[in-house]
Amino acid sequence: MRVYITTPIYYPNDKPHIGSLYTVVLADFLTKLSKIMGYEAYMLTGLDEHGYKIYRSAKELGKSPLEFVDEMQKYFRESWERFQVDYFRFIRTSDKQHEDVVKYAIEMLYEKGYIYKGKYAGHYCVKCEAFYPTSKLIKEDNKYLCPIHNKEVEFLDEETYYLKISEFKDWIKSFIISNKSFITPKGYRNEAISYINELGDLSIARPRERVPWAVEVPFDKDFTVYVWIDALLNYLSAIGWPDDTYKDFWPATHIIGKDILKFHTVVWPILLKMLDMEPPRRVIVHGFWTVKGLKIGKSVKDVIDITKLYVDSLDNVDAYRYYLMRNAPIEKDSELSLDGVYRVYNDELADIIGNGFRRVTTLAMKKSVVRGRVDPEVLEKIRNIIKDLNGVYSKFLPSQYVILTLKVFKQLNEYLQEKQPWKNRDENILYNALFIAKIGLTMLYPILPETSKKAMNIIGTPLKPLKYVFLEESFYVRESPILFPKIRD
Ligand code: ME8
Repeated sequence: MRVYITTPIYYPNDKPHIGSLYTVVLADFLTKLSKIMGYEAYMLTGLDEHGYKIYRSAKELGKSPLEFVDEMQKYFRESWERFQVDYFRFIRTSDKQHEDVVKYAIEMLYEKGYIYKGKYAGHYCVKCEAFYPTSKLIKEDNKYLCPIHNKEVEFLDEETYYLKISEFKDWIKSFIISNKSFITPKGYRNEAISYINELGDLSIARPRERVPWAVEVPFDKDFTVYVWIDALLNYLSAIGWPDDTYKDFWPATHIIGKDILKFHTVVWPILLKMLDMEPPRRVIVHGFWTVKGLKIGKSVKDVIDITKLYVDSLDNVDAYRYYLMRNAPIEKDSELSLDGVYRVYNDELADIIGNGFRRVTTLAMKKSVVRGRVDPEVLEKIRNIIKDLNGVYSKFLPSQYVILTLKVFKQLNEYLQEKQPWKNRDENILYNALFIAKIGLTMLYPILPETSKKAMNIIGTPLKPLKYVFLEESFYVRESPILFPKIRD
């Protein structure tokens, strides 16, 4: 089976921060986990480069929008590379091929009679690139503030084109209700349904004179396409739609933050339906990382610039990946704490994983090769620990997955403690310890790819899907490094 996983495409009006990293890390975790579960997995990420927000940021810096996004994109690419993110395509909405797909889709919607001209008057948050009904805004000193960014919204009164999404209200409601696995975690299903009740038609065009940096509406050159419609279509243009190649990938599994739930679970499936496309397979939603309760982001002061983070603080990207997955139940918001990163680094990465690995490799490197048979008792214990793996995968429970992996390493340490291979020279004990380490290191791959690959290399076994990991093989160990030197103890 092929799995097509996407992240949202990021607004490159600032460098990536730890909130942006979170969505990418979760998507990469799912991609790598799918691979070790034996699936073919492809992950898409990229940048949402059009729209008023980018246009305005570029203008403030005295740059052209294209010059600005060309400069910004390298921060995202470099960061994702540094964090070992595995994507098959990095899409930019200013790619000509993508722009052509947007025009094609808008033309198709127009010909099908789903688009009509009208006027829009309402409050607009530039940071969200979205209109808000007055009832959803925060009123403060006679000003209206965006509920997400806490910043004053703008009042716009202009001509536009509308997409008749309200015609599909009943359809989307019954789709969400009857497809229980469409939205994960399930708590977000009710929230999605609550958006449907108040759903009106969607304004999908902007006057070109206000937003010139966007795709032109193909049937009216005085307008440009609303940035969210442009952005959502990236999930199709990246896989070649409307050419048949898209069929090798679609339907997608989207990973998103909770702030963009409505666009992905209500607007997007309706847009797809209008284009005669199947809805996404699944939308996985996560909460926010906060600092003092506020969402970390470009608009909150405490921006955690990840391009500096791993250099200034703890120079180990795997430790951040681990912390993000270990500490955050995805259905809730989590408060970021660098002390928390140090704590899991010392207590779990160094003391449990690193320690187990170091102990077993110190003994094994004294032998040119370690051969043996897996003890049925060891096998049973391991199988017992990972028996919930399929459920953890299908329900998407990253922190539970981290705990299962940690249990394998705890088992390794217990086994070493019990059998004391440094006293008892039975090679089979060492073999079994290396076998447990091999399972643990394979499971570590989606969490700590850099460490997992390095450590697998040291014990002389290549990374492979979990179903082959149980096959017996010899180990050739040449070194015994400290994977996670302790910090600030
Ligand atoms: O929304 N904690 O882009 P974006 C957790 N371009 N996640 C966070 C976060 C935080 N503090 N801050 C941001 C957009 N995110 C659109 C998407 S897709 C067709 C278009 C997450 O750069 C956020 O929830 O504002 C979202 O999932 C992602 O970062 C991109 O946010």
